[in-house]
Amino acid sequence: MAVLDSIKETVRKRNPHDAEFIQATDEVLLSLELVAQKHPEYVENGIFERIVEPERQIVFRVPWVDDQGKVQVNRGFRVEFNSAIGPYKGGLRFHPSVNLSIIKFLGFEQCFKNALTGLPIGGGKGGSDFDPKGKSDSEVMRFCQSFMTELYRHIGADRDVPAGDIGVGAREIGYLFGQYKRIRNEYSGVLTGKGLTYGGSLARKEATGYGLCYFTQAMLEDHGSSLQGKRVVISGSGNVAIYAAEKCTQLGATVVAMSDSNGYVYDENGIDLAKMKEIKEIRRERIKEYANALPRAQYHEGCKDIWSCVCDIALPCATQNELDEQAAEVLIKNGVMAVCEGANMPCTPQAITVLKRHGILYAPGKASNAGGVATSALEMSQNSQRLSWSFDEVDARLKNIMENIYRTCADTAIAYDDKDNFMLGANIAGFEKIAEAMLAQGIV
Ligand code: NDP
Ligand code: 2IT
Repeated sequence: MAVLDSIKETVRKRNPHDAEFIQATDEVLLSLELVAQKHPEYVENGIFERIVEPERQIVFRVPWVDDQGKVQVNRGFRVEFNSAIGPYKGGLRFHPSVNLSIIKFLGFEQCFKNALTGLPIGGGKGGSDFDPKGKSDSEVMRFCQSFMTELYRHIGADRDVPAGDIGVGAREIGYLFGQYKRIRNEYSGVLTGKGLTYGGSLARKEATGYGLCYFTQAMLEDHGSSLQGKRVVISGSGNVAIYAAEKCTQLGATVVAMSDSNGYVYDENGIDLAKMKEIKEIRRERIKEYANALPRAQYHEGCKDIWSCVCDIALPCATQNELDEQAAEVLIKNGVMAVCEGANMPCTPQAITVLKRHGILYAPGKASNAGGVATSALEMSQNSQRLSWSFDEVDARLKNIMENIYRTCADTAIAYDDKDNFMLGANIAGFEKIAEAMLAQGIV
């Protein structure tokens, strides 16, 4: 019996309804089997038992009043997962699908991702089942104010520092920050992804997408290739997808398709990013409007079929489990060479197995999308210094961090005799850093 099987069992018993959390912990624990054999001190000190149990889970009521004067109630979450290497750090997700399982899986992944950045940040995640879609700005503001009226007591610049994720962008962060400042009477770096006029970092908005491309480029170059001249398919059209598309294009690739939850657009000669930003960032409209505005583009209803577009590189940048086994098989049939995750856990375990079996380069999100949180940590540094660095300085640091993460994953995979298994490399390298810190700090 594998050493960590009993821990998988405990996770199942404690979290019987939490499919996403079980999926995320199963993957990591499988990768850590060899580590457990090599390091009996981790087993003796209960590191594995402790790392799958959040340090603290907060669930709260968020009441607010809509534009019709009707009382609405949502549920708020913050899971403070692990603080061994720094204050809890991770985004807030506002989406109707949010529940404790989703927040726990995201918080768990965040711990390893944050460790891989090499910066002093622990792992956490939060959010709500509130749906910002179709709400007025004042409804979003009232919701954010109510959410922060509970959350403020749990967070702080040296305690827990939230940021954005799905459904939480600059607008929401602004309202959350304003309410925190008002309640605490304190101007601090308690949130990242802030606007540039009140403590935000240049290049944070671009960081996850750009970082994904820096990682992808490092991986391709290590295998005698590059993004130059490649056809790329990117799912999603939110923060991560848009800036991944921008950097891919700058690096000489052609982004031929993007999506939202309703459907996808195909634009053979390359997505017009100015148009996409106008529709998605400014007008907050559906991606269908892109094809209405540009007759050369085709719109297809249903987002899943985006993976049937022929491409060299696939970048899933929307949500968890959006790329399944069937999609992986279609991508392979069409000649894909690499799948790099911008979203968290977008490939199902079966899809990953298929990709590995066919020797496709696969970059796991906890490594390849770490550029966002890494730049959040750079925002925290700037806030502490009360200084702002230039775009080029932040971007250069981001590129360096992503190249280091790639090298760490690749080298760790080689050290464990499984070259190019970047998932194994990411899980082990992230874990070892946290485990050493936990060991040093005793049973806490
Ligand atoms: P946004 O809210 O900006 O965009 C999300 C995009 O994904 C939208 O196009 C949305 O479509 C689509 N999407 C969301 N949920 C679903 C769903 N259930 N099915 C199909 N499409 C969906 O979020 P981000 O770009 O910030 O986040 C995207 C992914 O990247 C998430 O997995 C997030 O956890 C991850 N991530 C984000 C980071 C960041 O810095 N923002 C950092 C690292 C990872 P629609 O508008 O129709 O809902
Ligand atoms: O999943 C993620 O890494 C994020 N949503 C970004 C978190 C952050 O704190 O910047």
